[in-house]
Amino acid sequence: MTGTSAIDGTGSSATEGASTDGPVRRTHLSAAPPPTELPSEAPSPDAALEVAGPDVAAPDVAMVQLLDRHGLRVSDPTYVSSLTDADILALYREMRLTRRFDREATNLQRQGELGLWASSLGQEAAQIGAAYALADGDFVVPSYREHGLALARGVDPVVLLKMFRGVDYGSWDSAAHRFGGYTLVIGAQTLHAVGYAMGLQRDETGDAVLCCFGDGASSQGDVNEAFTFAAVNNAPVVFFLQNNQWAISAPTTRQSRVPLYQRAAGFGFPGVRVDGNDALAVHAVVTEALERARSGGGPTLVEAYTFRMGAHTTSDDPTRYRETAEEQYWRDRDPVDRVAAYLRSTGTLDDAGEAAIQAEGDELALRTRRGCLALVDPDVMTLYDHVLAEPGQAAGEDRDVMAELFDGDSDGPDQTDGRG
Ligand SMILES: Cc1ncc(C[n+]2csc(CCOP(=O)(O)OP(=O)(O)O)c2C)c(N)n1
Ligand SMILES: [Mg+2]
Repeated sequence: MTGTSAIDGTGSSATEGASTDGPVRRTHLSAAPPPTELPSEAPSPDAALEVAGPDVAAPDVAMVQLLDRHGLRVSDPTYVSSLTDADILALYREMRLTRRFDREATNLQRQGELGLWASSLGQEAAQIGAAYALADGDFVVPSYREHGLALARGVDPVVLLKMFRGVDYGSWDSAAHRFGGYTLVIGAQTLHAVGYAMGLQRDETGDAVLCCFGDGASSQGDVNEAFTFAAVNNAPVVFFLQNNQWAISAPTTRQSRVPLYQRAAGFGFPGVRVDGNDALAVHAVVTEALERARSGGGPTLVEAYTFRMGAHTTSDDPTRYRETAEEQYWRDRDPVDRVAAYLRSTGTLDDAGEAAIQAEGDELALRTRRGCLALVDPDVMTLYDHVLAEPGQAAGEDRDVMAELFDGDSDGPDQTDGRG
């Protein structure tokens, strides 16, 4: 990942040119698509209706893992990490800063400064591991929870908050950051991602698209259409499914009778499940998938098996539908702590290094808070900006009515700030 990071602004890269080590290896991905491991007896519909408990959270099939939950390096028959300890330290730093930023945004919402916040807590390894696999030219199509990827792609944290404060609809420069706008319509962005990838393919840029979506989105028609289009067009796209176990209050058992990565086989492209709380494994798997996409090998579905540690959004209360035991199961598999344990075991991280990252996080949080509080409400007439290339008559009339109503006063005749 070589783009300028919003976190440090240095544009430094820990992983420039990174690829999986060694000669070209036969992998699950280069091999024929994995067989669909349907259970010998299909589960009863009743089983699918059971509410997820701690045992349900345990993966039902093996997944790629390179760093276990205690921070011990483990080997995978297929994937090897290309990351040095210095790379892993850089990755750890971004994970910690992402978590600190996310906590500050949650606090800001609780204090009435944001209308809503969708926390990325628990998904830092999935997002930063994937971010480090990107090349500069690759384009990320996010959903709405990809804050780690956003920061890693250089989006300013305060600009990221704007739409959650209700002062705009998302205003970072997608082309400059190679990071698209957040999409709240579940799954819709997957079609945009495939269309964009097909454009890259026709322009022969050699770049790929990383398309983010969730386990709940995988049930949407849009996502299944996107898979079909990507497959038949051999589009350079990596479908990056963060399976965080929940779609608001619906557990993944309500989305599919087979592990989600296995759906790829039915569309004719490879699928792989990776431990989404293992940044090294996510980096290795996404690196390989992106390389295949860039080199004409077509789409891959990467299912990052992770957990949404917080509420769906700040308007949600997960105690209404899930057990604390499940949360504890995943706390024991924290994606950030395991990297710290590894780095400490190798002497790459000590108390002073940890304190420095903590101080940097606090500074980022303060900068974010100050910037957020300084955001001003936009002039209401900017609502019409950038909507249509050639505003038609209807839009013009609508605009005139609005202008008359507000009479140049952007606070409007009867406007509440709508926050909180
Ligand atoms: C088309 C559509 N249907 C329903 C919703 C309401 N909704 C918002 S988030 C969400 C769940 C999404 O779950 P998942 O795809 O797993 O993503 P996660 O929030 O877990 O990251 C739903 C159903 C929506 N925003 N758009
Ligand atoms: Mg989900």
